[in-house]
Amino acid sequence: MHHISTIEGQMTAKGLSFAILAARFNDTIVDRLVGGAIDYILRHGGERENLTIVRVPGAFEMPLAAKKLAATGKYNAIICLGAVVRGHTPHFDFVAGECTKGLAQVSLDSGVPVGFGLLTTDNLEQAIERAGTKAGNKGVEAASAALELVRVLEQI
Ligand code: INI
Repeated sequence: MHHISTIEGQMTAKGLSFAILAARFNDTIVDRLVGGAIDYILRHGGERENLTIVRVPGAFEMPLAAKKLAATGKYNAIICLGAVVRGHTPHFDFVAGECTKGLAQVSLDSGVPVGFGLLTTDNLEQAIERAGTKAGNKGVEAASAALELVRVLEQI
């Protein structure tokens, strides 16, 4: 009988280097995402000395910084954290759209996994809910996804 072969990632961060790319815009929210991501990596065997936090002004600036980080070859994955809150301006769609598209492109072009931890919400309350209160922490999710993808890609 043949068996089904399965490739899946072991969730250990031991020995892996991560860049945590964080937007300053809405930093009260983003700092919670950064805290969640760091905590996740450390609880999964990662080491503080293998974490580098990089701050950029806003979500719009994240793709270019991610591209340069990926090109260094120093990081196994880039964990991208930001918060775009709709408010009353169409700016939201442009900023969130460009950040999302840009980060996806960086990941595909470079082959470096990107953890996508960009909150896109209608208001601040929804952002707070997703930054370590009643709806989890998007930073944890992004760190977990980045780690899992590193470990899966190693095996493909
Ligand atoms: N940047 C964000 O990270 N979140 C936002 O909600 C946001 N809004 O709403 O405008 C935002 N704008 C700034 C943008 O990312 C750039 O930093 C700015 O346009 C300068 O290039």
